[in-house]
Parts: sequence; structure tokens; C-alpha cells
Amino acid sequence: MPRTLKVAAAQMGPIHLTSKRPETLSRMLALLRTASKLGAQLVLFPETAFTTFFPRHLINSQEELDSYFEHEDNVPESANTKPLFDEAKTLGIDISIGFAERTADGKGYNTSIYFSAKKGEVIAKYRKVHLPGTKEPFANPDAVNQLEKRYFEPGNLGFKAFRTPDLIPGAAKKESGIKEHGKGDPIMGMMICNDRRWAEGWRCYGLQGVEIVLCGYNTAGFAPDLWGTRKPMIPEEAEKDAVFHHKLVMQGNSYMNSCFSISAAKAGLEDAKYDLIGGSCITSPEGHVLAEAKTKDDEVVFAEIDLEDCRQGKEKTFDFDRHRRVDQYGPITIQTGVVEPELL
Ligand code: CDV
Repeated sequence: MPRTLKVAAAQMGPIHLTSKRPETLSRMLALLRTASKLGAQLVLFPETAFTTFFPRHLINSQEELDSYFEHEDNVPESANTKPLFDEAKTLGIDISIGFAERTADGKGYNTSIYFSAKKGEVIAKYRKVHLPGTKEPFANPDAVNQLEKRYFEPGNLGFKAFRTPDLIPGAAKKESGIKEHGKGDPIMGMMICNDRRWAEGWRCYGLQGVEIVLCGYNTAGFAPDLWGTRKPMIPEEAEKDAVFHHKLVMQGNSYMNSCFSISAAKAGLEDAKYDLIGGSCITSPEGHVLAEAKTKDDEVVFAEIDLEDCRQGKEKTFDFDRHRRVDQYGPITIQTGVVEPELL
């Protein structure tokens, strides 16, 4: 039995420091309506989608910094965000979206939520685990900074997969007593930008039978101070590499965990200086790109997928239960840094 789903990535072009929230919101609404015309049931928006990618800036004013954050309990309800969730409900489209989250006790997280249109509520939350970059700006005044370690705590919610209701008619429910895998409501997991480069998170989701991984991102097209400068970098070549690495990890990890992935970029030149890659795409459990962005602007990337396509990998090559050897993987959870073999 096919388990088909129409899904989309809402890639967003640049959002500048001076961009006004209502302007950005109306762009999001336009993307959502375009996706709706295509029949999308689920739309993914980028990381920190409501604002510019502020962690590249050293912001000393608490008031300015706070203006980029949403309060933890307020996201579907605040004036800054409500119109998007209201429209999602009206159109009957689930959305997943990233934003900077401020908790009641003042902590900051780089967060993503999943909003179910039929339920009219947030049904899952993820906080970015792998925060890239530095706490202090680079000494080079021209460097592109990535000050996520300054503004955010590392995510503390783990990689928790969740089922999304009301997307697949006839999906098996608990009462049916069905034990067979791959029959219920879709299993999804969220990650945010840099997380996609870490196999560990993907495997945590893979071990929960994930069928779709959602990942919003803001990835610099040229950031030698961040990536290293062993070889001199030409901006155009560096950007090609950044897109290549993005697709490599989405395709490779989708294959190794037998799942689809949807990734949505914030793309283009922010504040005339900071270039972000595009490359939003939808990948299949066999590692193929099914659909991808053609621009670095606001663009909907759409595909109709069949979750049944996950079964082949999950039951053959990557049948974890039969083939994994956990007794041999010890270092993965007891060690963070590298321990080389002794010198000869
Ligand atoms: N927002 C990000 O997490 N960006 C990172 C950096 C290092 C470019 C990324 O991995 O894409």
C-alpha cells in the first residue's frame, strides 16, 4: 500500500538586518500559498526563518538581541508569528520552522518546531545540538562570524522522532494492534543546519524508524575563517563546495538511514555582504535528489513522495536489528575528541 505525501521546502531569499518583520512574514505567507497550490501537505521553512541570520553579528545591546528571539511559549501566538500559523491552519498545511527561542529563565536556543494544521498546535520541538563557530568574534575584522555558541545553549531535547497525525489516510493506529513497521502515521525528526553534518543525530533518528528528516539551514557560501584556509579559497569555488557538502550529507545520511529528507535554506546575499548558499532539496531513501532549488531566492521546492520507499533500505541493507554491532561502537558514546593510535 503506498503511503504518499506531498511535501515542500520553502527556501527563503535574503533577510537583512533592516528587514521589517511584517515584510518577512508576508514573504512566508506567499511561499505557503504557492506550496498550497501545488497540493503540499507539509512545508519546511529555514533555520531562524523570521529574521536575518543574526548570530553572524556581535550584538552587545540586550534589547537588540532580544528582538531576534521569540518567547518559548509564544511562537504560534505572537504578532510576529501568528499570521503564518493561522494561514497554515486555514490551508490545512503542516509547517516546520526554525526560530531563536528565549526561555522563561532567560536561556537561548536555536529551535525548530512542528505545527500540525489539523490539531492547530505545535506537536514537536527540537533544539539545535551541534552549535558551530565561536563564542568570541574572529580577530580578522573581515571574517564571517558564527557566534552561535555565544547566543545559544546546546540543545537539550535530544533527537526525538515523532509521528505526524492526519497526513496519511488509513494510517495504522495503536488500537489496531499492528506491530509491523512502516504502517502508521509518518515518523519525522528535525535537525538544524550544522546538525546535518553529524552522522550521530541521523543515526539516533534512524534507530527510531525515521521516515522524513527536516532540516532548515543558513550556510555561508564563503567563510574561510570558519572552515580553514589551507588552500586559498576563491569565493565561487568555496560556494560550490559548500553546496556539494550540503547535498552530500543530505543524500548520504538519507541513504544510510533509509529515509527521505527535506532541507530548506535561507539563501542569497544578506546585508550586501554575507552570502548564503541555496540548494534546498528533497532527497530519497536511496540517496537521490528528487527536487532542488534553482535560485537563491524565495522558492518552493516540491515533491510527492511515497514513504513505502523507505522499507527497502530498512528491511535489507540497513536492517539495523540484523546487521548493527553495538558491542563494536563503544568510542562513539564515550569519547568526544580524537584519540590517535600511539606513534610507531
Ligand atoms: N547555521 C549553521 O549551522 N551554519 C553552519 C556553518 C558552519 C556554515 C553549517 O554547518 O552550515
